[in-house]
Amino acid sequence: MPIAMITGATSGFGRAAAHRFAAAGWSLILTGRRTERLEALEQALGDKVRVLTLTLDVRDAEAVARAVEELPDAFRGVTCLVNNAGLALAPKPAQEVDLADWHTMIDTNVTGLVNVTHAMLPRLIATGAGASIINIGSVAGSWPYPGGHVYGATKAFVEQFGYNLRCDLKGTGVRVTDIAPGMAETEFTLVRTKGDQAASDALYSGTTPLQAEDIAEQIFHVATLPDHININRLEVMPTRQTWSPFTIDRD
Ligand code: NDP
Ligand code: 8X3
Repeated sequence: MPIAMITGATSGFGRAAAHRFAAAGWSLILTGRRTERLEALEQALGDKVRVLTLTLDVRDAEAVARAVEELPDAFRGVTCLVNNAGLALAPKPAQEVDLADWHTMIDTNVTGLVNVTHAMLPRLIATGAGASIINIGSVAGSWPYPGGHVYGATKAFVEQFGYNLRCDLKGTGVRVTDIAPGMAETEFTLVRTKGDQAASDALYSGTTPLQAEDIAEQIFHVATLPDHININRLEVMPTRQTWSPFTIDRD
């Protein structure tokens, strides 16, 4: 059976993707910082498919490299890496936010994703045809909005990094895709607002956001396309989310 490694599997898209791949019989390497949630996933999925959980902070390059180096034999032939771990913080205007929050977003969404990718490239290349790296970008990587500042910029990095990877991976059979979701109801806004459940509920109320399972389905679809197809970028929005007009500062 093929193997998927999913970062940030303890919540949202990552957890839903774990369930989706498991339903198709894939073996799973599931990572995140919250061990108790990883244990719950292992309990839920472990009697259907082979599951390896790794408590891992993607920002820790050494720990990531060590974990990949020490993968048990049964989990070494990874077919699909889902670089999903990420977060937004500080939804206020740039001039009002803490520098530490910018650093956390860069360390997680950029450095963390790069850490995991660097460690996993030899494994994916060894798998060859049919292997894929699926990076979870965001509409925020292409479309600016107030309060997007560093978050959107990290997702623009994710998109361009993926395209550049594709150039270097030519001939290896390894595919790279940027999946760029719009608004989706996960713990994302709870994290962004540092635990403001009311703000999170308000954002998703009165409309129909994407659900984690919607994006999990797209991830699984991309991972299981025939070997000769590479989706470069897949932008997915709720039908009820669209763009705003430019805004003008007037006297
Ligand atoms: P959630 O907050 O529900 O899930 C985020 C996941 O990332 C958690 O499993 C969390 O695990 C993990 N994570 C965060 N920081 C780290 C870290 N330092 N090391 C390891 N794992 C980490 O949000 P989503 O499911 O919505 O987010 C998943 C991805 O989707 C993110 O990259 C996000 O930017 C992106 N996205 C989200 C959208 C949305 O509207 N929800 C839209 C577009 C993109 P733990 O805390 O256990 O470490
Ligand atoms: C997050 C999606 O719409 O909040 O990546 O920018 S959105």
